[in-house]
Amino acid sequence: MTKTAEKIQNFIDGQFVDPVGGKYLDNIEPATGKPYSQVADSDTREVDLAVAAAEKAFAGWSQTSAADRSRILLRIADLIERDLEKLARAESIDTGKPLSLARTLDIPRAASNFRFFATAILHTESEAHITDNVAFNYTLRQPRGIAGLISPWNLPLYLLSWKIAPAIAVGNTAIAKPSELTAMTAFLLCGLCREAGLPNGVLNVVHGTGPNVGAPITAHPKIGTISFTGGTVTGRKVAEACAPLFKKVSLELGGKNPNIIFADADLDAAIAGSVRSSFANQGQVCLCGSRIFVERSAYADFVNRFLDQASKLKGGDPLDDKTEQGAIVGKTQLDKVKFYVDLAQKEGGKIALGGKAPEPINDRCREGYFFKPTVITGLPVSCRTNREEIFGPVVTITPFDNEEEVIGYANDTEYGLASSVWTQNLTRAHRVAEKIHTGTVWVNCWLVRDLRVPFGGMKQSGVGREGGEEALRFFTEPKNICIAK
Ligand code: TXE
Repeated sequence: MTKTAEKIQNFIDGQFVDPVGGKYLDNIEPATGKPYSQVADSDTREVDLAVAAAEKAFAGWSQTSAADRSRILLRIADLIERDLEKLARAESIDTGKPLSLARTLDIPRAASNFRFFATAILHTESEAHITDNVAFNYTLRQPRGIAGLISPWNLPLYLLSWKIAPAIAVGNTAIAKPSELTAMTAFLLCGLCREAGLPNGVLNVVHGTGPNVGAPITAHPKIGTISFTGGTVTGRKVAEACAPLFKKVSLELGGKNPNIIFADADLDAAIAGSVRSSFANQGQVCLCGSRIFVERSAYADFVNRFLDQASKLKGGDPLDDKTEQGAIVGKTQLDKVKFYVDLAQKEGGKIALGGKAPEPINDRCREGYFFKPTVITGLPVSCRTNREEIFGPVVTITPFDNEEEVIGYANDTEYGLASSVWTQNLTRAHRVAEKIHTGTVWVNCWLVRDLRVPFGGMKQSGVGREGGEEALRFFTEPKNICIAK
């Protein structure tokens, strides 16, 4: 551990503070497998301090005008854009993702999250209902109080800002807990929020592990709203903790997303889109299309061309601008990927591409967590490899003979987050999209995001929706006021 390693401190009541117990966790750089900084190893004592700060700030912040809240959030967005390169580099080092991806996706999307909700609160509609000649009803949507925001390691600043922005835009105060694996950009965001003039205590960030910090947040009686993104297993624990306290909970969980290619699709577009939806962020995006289904008459052509394009993805040091495939976020996740590649072969699958770590890229990355883009064919549709979330650069490709069959395959999973359908027959596109059980269906595209639309999953992919109007409604409490005539 280098003595000068940066310490990722908690941000409570507008101050950067060490954890009460003085403990820190090593923060490992995925590309090297070595610690490069330290993350505060906090516990319920810091959560209590953060609750006190958030409670103190709530009265002032919830009474602040929407115009003033908007101005501060827009300033945060401007500062994120000002520091784009610094934030992108921090994100790349912390997660192992290519610097180019952090620079073009993660950080710009974080700025647009703040900008979107900063302006959305200026244009919200209020509902009123005239009850004949009896009464006049109007609905107030008021901030709920302290929100607990828990986020994962795959798109750290993007997904955390997706929670912080709406929560505080509508007048709540917040306690955020980023993943202990990728806490650096949340730490940097705190400085930008202070520079933007966000009042002390409106946003508090407490770093540490799930059990020591996440669980106390979900169990704290004064934190009435919980927004969680992460794995389904943990999502279940969060829901169990919140239920007895009747908390309002939003869960954005895992996925095992189908990517369906019909023979009449524009294959050039479908192949390019499928390579991206398979391996973006090393396949560590809950929306990745990890189960590819191709109509049999186009199957051989698709597989050959897909393998050719996927094999050309440039793996390398995440900090190299030319790199398209970086490192897996950590050893635990890399071992999980290796486990499923071994399992796939035991289940009868054939490794058509990848299936192992690449040759060492350079001395710096010799002990990093790298794995080649991997394609598996020949698996039965209902095997474990095709039903369980791997969350790495691993996809399966399976042929199908007709629409009804592939819809059955697509829906044969406990998850229901997102899907893609590639066809030039738009009547079929509408028909298939209506029958697929996922919260989002992309037709002839992937990961096209409009922040106004509801976003989230069905079944074990989550509860509730985030995004746009849904997020503003999630973080506010509607009150109906009825005035007799
Ligand atoms: O998620 P976790 P991880 C999937 C993916 C991945 C799996 C686990 O399959 O392998 O989830 O990933 C905090 N109470 N996705 O480890 O464990 C934890 O500290 C409260 C899909 O990132 O769910 C972190 O901040 N909080 C997902 C956050 O929860 C707890 C993206 C997520 O951790 C907690 C990432 C507890 N008991 C992973 N235990 C998506 N849908 O985008 C942990 N945490």
